[in-house]
Formats: sequence, structure tokens, C-alpha cells
Amino acid sequence: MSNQNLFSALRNAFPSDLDQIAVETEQGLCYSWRDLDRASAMVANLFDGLGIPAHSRVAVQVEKSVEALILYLATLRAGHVFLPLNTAYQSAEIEYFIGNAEPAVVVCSGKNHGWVSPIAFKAGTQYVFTLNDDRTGSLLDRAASQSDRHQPAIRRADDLAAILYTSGTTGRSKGAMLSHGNLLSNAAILKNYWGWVPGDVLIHALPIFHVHGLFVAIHGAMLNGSKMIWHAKFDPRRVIADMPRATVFMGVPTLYVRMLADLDLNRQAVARMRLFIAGSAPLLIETFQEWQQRTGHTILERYGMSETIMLTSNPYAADPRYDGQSERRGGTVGFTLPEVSLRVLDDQGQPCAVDEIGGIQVRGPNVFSGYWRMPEKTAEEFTADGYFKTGDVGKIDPRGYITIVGRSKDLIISGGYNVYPAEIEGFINDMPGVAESAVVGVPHPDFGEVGVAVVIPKPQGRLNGEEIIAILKARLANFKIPKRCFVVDELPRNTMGKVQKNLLREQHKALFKS
Ligand code: MLC
Ligand code: AMP
Repeated sequence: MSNQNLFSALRNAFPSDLDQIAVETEQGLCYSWRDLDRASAMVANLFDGLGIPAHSRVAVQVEKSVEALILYLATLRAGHVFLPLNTAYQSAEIEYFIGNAEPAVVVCSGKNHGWVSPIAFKAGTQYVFTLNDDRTGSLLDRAASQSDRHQPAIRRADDLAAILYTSGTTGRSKGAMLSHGNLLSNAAILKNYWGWVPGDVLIHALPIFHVHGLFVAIHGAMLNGSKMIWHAKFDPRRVIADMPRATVFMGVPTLYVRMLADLDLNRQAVARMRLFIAGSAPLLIETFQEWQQRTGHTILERYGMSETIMLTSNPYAADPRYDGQSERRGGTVGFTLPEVSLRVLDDQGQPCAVDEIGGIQVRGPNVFSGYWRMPEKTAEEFTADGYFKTGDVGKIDPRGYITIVGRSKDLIISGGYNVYPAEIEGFINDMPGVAESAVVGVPHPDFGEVGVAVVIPKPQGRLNGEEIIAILKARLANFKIPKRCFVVDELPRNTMGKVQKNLLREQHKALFKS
């Protein structure tokens, strides 16, 4: 049987002329397909020479750069398991991930080496390398003397390729285990469904430590042999300026909101673009409509998650599975993708009728095999017939369009990042003088939703909302910090004594109204 290593599939999609440009950076640096091939071979050879076990975890917390992309490709190529970590995570968060995943190799920014390496070595990591966003660091120094030819490790479709940490309702992060087959099958489906064509050019402006930027965007472009225009950080002005040289853009809703605020966004700027894709959080219908009016383009919204990669998508072209419908409908996440099974069930576990709201469950070649070293959690989240319970709540209309109406999991999605109230509440509750706290998500014009904390002090406790926020900032990733913190005497409760978060959300819903 042929090698089912995802890297091999990506490599096979490289254009025959390897001197074509694969990635171009804002600084004007151009990397050819040959550069990606040779550089990933060198890093893979470095890994091969380390004497670490096959299928080792390689944990990576580095700024976005083309070398970070090469590190991802090299990890696949060498047959190891890529474990990307948000650059905003601080030491307590990193300590948990590294302790849980026990990576053989950790790659971090040079500026963080001082605190990351003790955490890693304590957890049994054998090698800590540095990689900076200016093409320096010990990883590249060590790889420089390696051969630039490398035979990809033989991997089966169900061998692990990546672990993505995602939190649960308890606030404790779980590593979603994704295989080479999960990633490749989803990428191949999307290549077809989104009509990738020769000559497509992707503007890549998302972080590369989550599903959207790492898998959907990178695999999409690479499987099509398409060039990427690489933005290390999203800047609306620069993205708009690059549109005349590109055809595809992918973003979370906040990116669209920010581009709409720029007067340079007009029909002329987008004239060459073929497709705008949005996801990771709900795209407001106002944003969808304003984009249509301003640019003449209809954003294609899709839905997915770390455990499953992409699940549904609005159609790019007429979909024969759904009576040839081709309309991209705002406020919906479109149709179930080919090869994916999706169902909506009521509280009794019975299938919902058309337009009836229930819990979304999914099955398919894209769905992960389980949570890293958490068999009980895995068992809880799957049904007996193999469907994964997404924790999202939605409905399917008579035409087959799916709408997400909410979540059964207590989760805030802020600017496309997930924030778990239970995790933040845990940190606040541990502060001296705090009796109890509740964190809820409220609407925000830029981030879609942001967290707000409501805290009850202990008797005689002296608390100040700003101080609580300052303490949290020193411990947690910045996007998790509640934007406001109120100290109050009591929280609304139901007769069972449970905090009524819906009432808190209602009370604070206009805090950030624009
Ligand atoms: C930054 N800040 C945020 C935030 N991002 N606050 C809430 N939510 C966010 N998402 C805050 C910082 O804490 C800081 O606050 C201030 O904003 C400026 O920080 P910054 O780093 O300069 O922000 P900026 O560069 O403007 O980042 C905003 C952003 C970024 C929208 C570009 O958040 C982003 O790239 N989001 C995309 C996330 C993503 O890729 N999600 C995909 C998940 S995959 P202060 O107070 O310190 O100044 C997934 C599955 C699927 O969900 O379906 O795709
Ligand atoms: P993550 O754990 O980061 O992979 O986040 C996945 C979650 O993001 C899903 O379970 C959904 O709740 C949400 N999500 C992703 N895409 C969309 C979308 N288009 N509309 C609404 N919610 C979405």
C-alpha cells in the first residue's frame, strides 16, 4: 500500500516546476516549492538523527513564519506528531500542555527559552530548540548541516499526525488526536467543494496554531499547488492591498468586520478575488450583507471544530446532493460536506424534524479518534453508533441548510478563539477574598463575543474588578481575559441554587454596543 503520510500527499501536489513561488512574505521574501521541499527535508533529517521514538510529539510555540510552516511539514515528513500552541499562552498554560502531552521535542521562541525549557525538561522532553520569526534559532542552526533529501516516514491513514488542545466544560484542556487520514480526507473534500483551480493564490493572514490557519488554509493552498501570500499578523489595510494579486481569502468574522471598517475595501480592490471564506465563529448577517453590498462578493460561511476539522459549508457551486442549489445563505453554515454524516437530535436522542432545534452529532473520515490519554472523556463524547457530540446546537431547514443557533457547552468564542468560562472562573475563585464568580459571553462589535466576569467577595473581602483583571493578565493568555469585571453582592440563581448565566448575559448584553 502507498505511503499515507499527509506530507507525501502535499508533496505530490507540488507543481512540476519546483522553482515557482510557493510562499511570499510581506518583507518580499520568496520561498519556492523546492525551498519548502529541501528545508523540510533538512529539519526532518535533524529529527531522524535525534534518536527519539517514532510517533513522538513535537510541541511548538513560535511566532508565525514560513520556517514555522516548514517545521510543521518536517514533523509530518519525519512521521512525528505536531502539537501547535497558541503564542499567547503563558507559563501555567504551557506547563499543563507539555505535562499532558509529554513531547520529545519542544520548539519555542528564543525570548521564551528561559522559562519554557525548565518546564519541558521537567516533563521529560529530550530536546528544546528555538525558532524565531527572523529565520534564526537553534532549530535552523542544527538543521543547516543536514542533507536536503529525505524519504517521508511510512505512515498509515490512522496514524496520528497532530494533537490540538481544546478545552472542555470542566475547563481542563483535552488533546484532540487527528490522524493523517483525518487531515487528508478533509483537505481533499474541501479542494473539490470550494472549486480550487490552477492559478489560485491564497492570502494567509490567520495564526497557524489552530485548525483554520494550519489545516484549512495551508492544506487548501498546498494541495492545489497554490501560492500563499503570507501575512505574519492580520492587518486589514495590507490584506486589502494584496487582493489584486490573490484569489482566495479565509478569515474569522472579526477579520471581515475590520476590513469593512477600511474605506479602501471596494469593488475594484476585490475585482480579481474568487472566494471569501469565513468560519470559526458565527458571521453576523449584518457583516454578510454589508460585505455583499460593498464588494459584490458573497462570503461563503462554513463550520468546523478542532475535533473534526470542517463539517459543513455553504456551496461554492451548484451542489447536486441538494437539488443543485448554489445559494450561499447568510446566517447559515450551509450543507453537510460530502462524506460527512451530520444529524440533529433532541434531548431524548430522537432525530429532530426539519427546522427543529437539537444537538449536532457528526461522523466521517474527518472525525478525530479521541482525546489524548482521556479514554473516559472520549467515551462520553461519542455515541454507541460512532457519532461525535459536537456540543453545538442547531437545525436543518427543508432545503438542507444548517444553522447553528447556540452551544450546549459553556463556551465563549471571542475573535475566533475559544474561551472556557470554567477555566477563568477557577482562576478568579482561587484569588484571596473571592467567594464565587461567573464569567459570561456578551456581544462585542469587534470580537463578536467577549467575556465579562461577575465576582462575589467573601464577607469583609475587599475586591476591585480592575485588580482582578490585572492578576488574570499575569497568568492567562490575553484573549481569555474578561474585558470587564464587576464585583457584586450576589449572583442570580434558580431554585436549585445554580447561577443563571442567561440572566447575567441579558443584564450585560449592551455593555459594548457600538
Ligand atoms: C486579541 N485580543 C483579543 C483577541 N485577540 N481579545 C479577545 N478575543 C480575541 N480573539 C486582545 C488582546 O488581549 C489585547 O488586549 C488586544 O486585543 C490586542 O492584541 P493583539 O494580539 O494585537 O490583537 P490583534 O492582532 O488585533 O488580534 C485580533 C485577531 C486575533 C482577531 C486578529 O484574535 C486572531 O487572529 N484571531 C483568529 C483566531 C483563529 O484563527 N481562530 C481559528 C480557530 S479554529 P490588551 O487588553 O492586552 O491590549 C476553529 C475551528 C474552525 O475555531 O471552525 O475554524
Ligand atoms: P474549536 O474548538 O476552536 O475548534 O472551535 C469549534 C467551535 O467553533 C465549534 O464547536 C462551534 O461552536 C464554533 N464554530 C466554528 N465555525 C462556526 C460557524 N461558522 N458558526 C458558528 N460557530 C462556529
